[in-house]
Amino acid sequence: MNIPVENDSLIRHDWTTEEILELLELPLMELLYRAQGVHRHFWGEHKVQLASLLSIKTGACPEDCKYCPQSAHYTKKTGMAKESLMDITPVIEQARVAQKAGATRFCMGAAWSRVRDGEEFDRVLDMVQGVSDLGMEACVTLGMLKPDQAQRLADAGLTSYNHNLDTSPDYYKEIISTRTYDDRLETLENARKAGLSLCTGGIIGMGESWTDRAEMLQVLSNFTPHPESVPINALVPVKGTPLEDVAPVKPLEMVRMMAAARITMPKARVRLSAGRQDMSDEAQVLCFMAGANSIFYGEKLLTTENPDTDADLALIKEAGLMVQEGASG
Ligand code: SAM
Ligand code: DTB
Ligand code: SF4
Repeated sequence: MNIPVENDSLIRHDWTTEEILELLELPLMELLYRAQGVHRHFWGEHKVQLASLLSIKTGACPEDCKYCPQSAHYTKKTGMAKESLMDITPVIEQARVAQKAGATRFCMGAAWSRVRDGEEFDRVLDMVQGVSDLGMEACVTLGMLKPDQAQRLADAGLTSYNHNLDTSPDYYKEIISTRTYDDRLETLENARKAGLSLCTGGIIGMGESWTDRAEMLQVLSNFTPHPESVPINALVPVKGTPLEDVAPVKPLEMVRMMAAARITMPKARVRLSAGRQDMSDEAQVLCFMAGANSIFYGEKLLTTENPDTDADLALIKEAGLMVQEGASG
């Protein structure tokens, strides 16, 4: 197959920031053409994975991530309610509902800084087991994780651990002060060593530069193997968070990020994540064209709004895309 990239058979782990920045700054038609070539070569058809999200423990998080409505540091201004960890039964019920609506992956998020051993973690393990028993891919995001905890999650049937790098190593300190980039890398390493797939990506629209965006993709694409799943979020500005007034991301910036993620990590599921609520159908189609092949599906992300499922299915149909059925590896 004649595809418009050099060394097309090679999956590289040595991308430099400069190379990725060059990609991000290509004329858009050229960038889309290259990303399409890579996508077609590695994925063939355009199937979109539908992943549903549920916040199993909301609010009162001790970390100070400036984008996050769930941080306890901003509760006075956000007014975010503090909720305790959900029971197992309603979580599995939600997973069933999501599955019935067409989702094949179920992601559970907890506003924790780290996993602590005890009854609550045991409960999460049961949730993972229950979701996995439904035949869905199970993913959780619970904060920092120790090696033995990663192993217990893997043993319970977890497919993937989500832990985002969020931004570049340099810009990170502008956004979070309560834990380091290295802490994040260590958690990802612990998850990988337990045999879990990695779901890790970041957010654009937090005031970072294009170089920061390229640096984040550089770190991700230098993982060996690449993360199986790369969520790219556009900041959802939430009132009361320090980033509430940052200028919104232009949809074409998301398109460029999808394309660069696709080219640098050809086999990863590139997930068009938070921020779709403010994107037109046309912008989302461009993201799919650029290689995005997964979305968060369901009317809620963790605490903020997401498009209706009917609208998403209609868009997928109109664009002639297919829905990924069953676990996708
Ligand atoms: N507490 C865990 C942690 O941070 O590791 C898991 C939950 S946390 C909400 C998961 C991810 O959601 C964050 O790493 C961030 O990338 C994303 N996120 C949170 N708030 C967001 C927002 N307002 N806009 C876009 N993405 C956001
Ligand atoms: C990811 O990268 N994005 C999701 C999921 N992983 C956990 C979370 C988005 C959260 C958006 C803000 C909210 O709904 O609270
Ligand atoms: Fe806590 Fe996660 Fe929100 Fe950071 S992103 S404040 S760790 S819930």
